[in-house]
Amino acid sequence: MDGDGLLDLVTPAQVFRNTSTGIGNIGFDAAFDKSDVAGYQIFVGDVNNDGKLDIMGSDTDFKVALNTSTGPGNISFGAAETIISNFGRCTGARAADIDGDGRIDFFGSQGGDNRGASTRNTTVPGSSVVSFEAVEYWATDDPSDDATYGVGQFPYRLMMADFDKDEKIDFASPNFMGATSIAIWRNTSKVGDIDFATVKNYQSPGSNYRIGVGDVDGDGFADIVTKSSGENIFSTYKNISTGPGDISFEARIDYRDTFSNGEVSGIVIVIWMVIMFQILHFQVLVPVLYGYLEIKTSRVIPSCQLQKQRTS
Ligand SMILES: [Ca+2]
Ligand SMILES: [Ca+2]
Ligand SMILES: [Ca+2]
Ligand SMILES: [Ca+2]
Repeated sequence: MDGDGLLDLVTPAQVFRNTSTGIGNIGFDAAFDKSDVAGYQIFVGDVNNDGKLDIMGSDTDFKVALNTSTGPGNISFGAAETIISNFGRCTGARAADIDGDGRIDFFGSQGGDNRGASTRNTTVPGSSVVSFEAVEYWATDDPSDDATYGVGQFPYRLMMADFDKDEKIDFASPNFMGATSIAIWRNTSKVGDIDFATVKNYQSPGSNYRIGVGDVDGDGFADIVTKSSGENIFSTYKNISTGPGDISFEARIDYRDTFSNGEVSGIVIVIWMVIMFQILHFQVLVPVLYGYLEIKTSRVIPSCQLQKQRTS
C-alpha cells in the first residue's frame, strides 16, 4: 500500500502496515480505521493507474477509496466516494481488467439478488476523479437446465481465474441456496464492452459457500475447490476446458473432512513441495488427483497471488 515492498493487510474495517524486518520477524503497525468503503466484502486494485492500490466494494452503493499514501511508511486513503448508487450488496468481490483496456474493473457476486454485477472503469489514468460505467447484471443460474437441476440461488464468495486460457479473466461463485451449484461466468468482453456468456452451473453439495481456485493437478488450467457449510464436505472440480471459448469441469469429487465443526473462512490453493490446500480448522491428509492435499490453517488469497506463488 505504501510502496515499501512489503505486503500490507487490508480488511473491510482496518488497514495494517507491514513492518516486518526480515526473515523470521513479522510485524504490523497498529491498525487504522478504514471502514467506510464496505463493511463486508472489499477488494483492492489500482483504479486510477497511479501505481497505488485503491480499495473498492459495495454494501449497497459501489464505493472507492483512493490510496493517497506518500511513500514508504506512510499509508493513507481518501474518504470513500460513492461511484454507483444502488449497485447492490456484494457477498463476494473481485477486481480485474475484465475488458482488457488496461483499467481495473469491478465484479461482485450478489447473494440476495441472485446475480453477478459488473462495472467498467472509465477513470482517466493518473486522475483523482474516479468514474465507472453503469452496472450490468449477470444471472447466476443457467435457465436451460432448470427442468433437470432446478434453480441455483444466492451466489456467495467470488473467485476469478482465466479458466479457458483465452487471456480474459473469468469468475466463479457457489450458489448457496436452491439447487446449489457453482456458477461460472465466462468472459466474452471486447475492449470497451464487458460481456459474459450465459452462466454455466455445476451441481454442488447443499449450502456450498466457500470457493478457491488454482491449478491443483499442474496441467496449467485453474481448478475449483469448494466447501459446504451444511454438509461436512469439500469438493474438487477438475478443469477440463479444451481451450479458448470452452470452459468445462469434470463431475466433482467430494471429500468428507474429519473435523466435525467449524467455520471455514476461505480456501487457498498453493503449490509447495506437495499440493496443499489450506482450510481453517482442518488438518487431514487425503490423496487427490496426484500427490497429496494437506489441509491446514486458513488464509484468503486472491487468485492472482495464487498464480504468482505457482510460478515463482
Ligand atoms: Ca491508485
Ligand atoms: Ca477494464
Ligand atoms: Ca477466460
Ligand atoms: Ca488443473
